[in-house]
Amino acid sequence: MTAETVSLSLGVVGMALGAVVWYRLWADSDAATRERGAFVWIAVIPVAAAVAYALMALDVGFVSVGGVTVPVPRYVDWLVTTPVLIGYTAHVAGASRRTTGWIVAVDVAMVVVGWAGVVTGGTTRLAAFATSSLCYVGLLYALYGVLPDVAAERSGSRRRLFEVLQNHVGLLWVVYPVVWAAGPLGLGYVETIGVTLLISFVDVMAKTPYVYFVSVHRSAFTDPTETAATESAETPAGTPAAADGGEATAD
Ligand code: RET
Repeated sequence: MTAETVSLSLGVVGMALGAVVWYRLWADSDAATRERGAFVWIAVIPVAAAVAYALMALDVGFVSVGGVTVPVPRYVDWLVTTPVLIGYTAHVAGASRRTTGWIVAVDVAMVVVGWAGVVTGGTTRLAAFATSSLCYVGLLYALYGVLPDVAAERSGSRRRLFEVLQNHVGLLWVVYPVVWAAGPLGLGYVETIGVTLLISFVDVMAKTPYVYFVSVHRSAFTDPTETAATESAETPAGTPAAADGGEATAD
């Protein structure tokens, strides 16, 4: 077994652990709470990543771009899971559908344009990297410039969960463009094997603890003071109240 296969297999194990943590969150949550519907989304994070890592560990989905081997499942994983990570963070803050929508769109653009940087070269790749990085800066603006104002209207426990997720996403994600730029697609300081080891580790760190944080803070969703906050102008996306335009009611 190569170091690459070992790290990809550990990726599967780390994501499977995330799925177990998610199941505990799901099983322990009150079936009556409307948050259960949003919890289902969180399952996508470890499950999609576990599938992507299993494929990569089995050597499936690699393409060669100008002599550099790139795993397609990694980008598909990011395309599927990063909108959930950022979208759910916005949901915890209590963002409206509109706000959540543009944040998720910026995230999707970051990954798609990043992929365009992979399959091109030269100045086009450089422009794609710059544009994708700009999208990342847009996400930082959303996390630190927009969502805190929305979250200020939530209950204390809900706001604390938002702050945990905000910093987890904001601080950890900066590693990706740095590794990408240092790797064979960028400056070439780090070889493909190094990129695989680093990204596998950061991917697990970005996902499994995220699910864990939601799980340990789940009482934030049943906080009695939350009901009052929910009735404020910014109704959280994905709740029945947002869907039918009605007032939020106590659980
Ligand atoms: C790319 C391309 C170059 C510019 C930027 C990138 C950012 C990637 C990010 C990925 C995050 C992935 C996560 C995965 C799973 O948990 C695409 C490398 C800015 C931020 C969080």
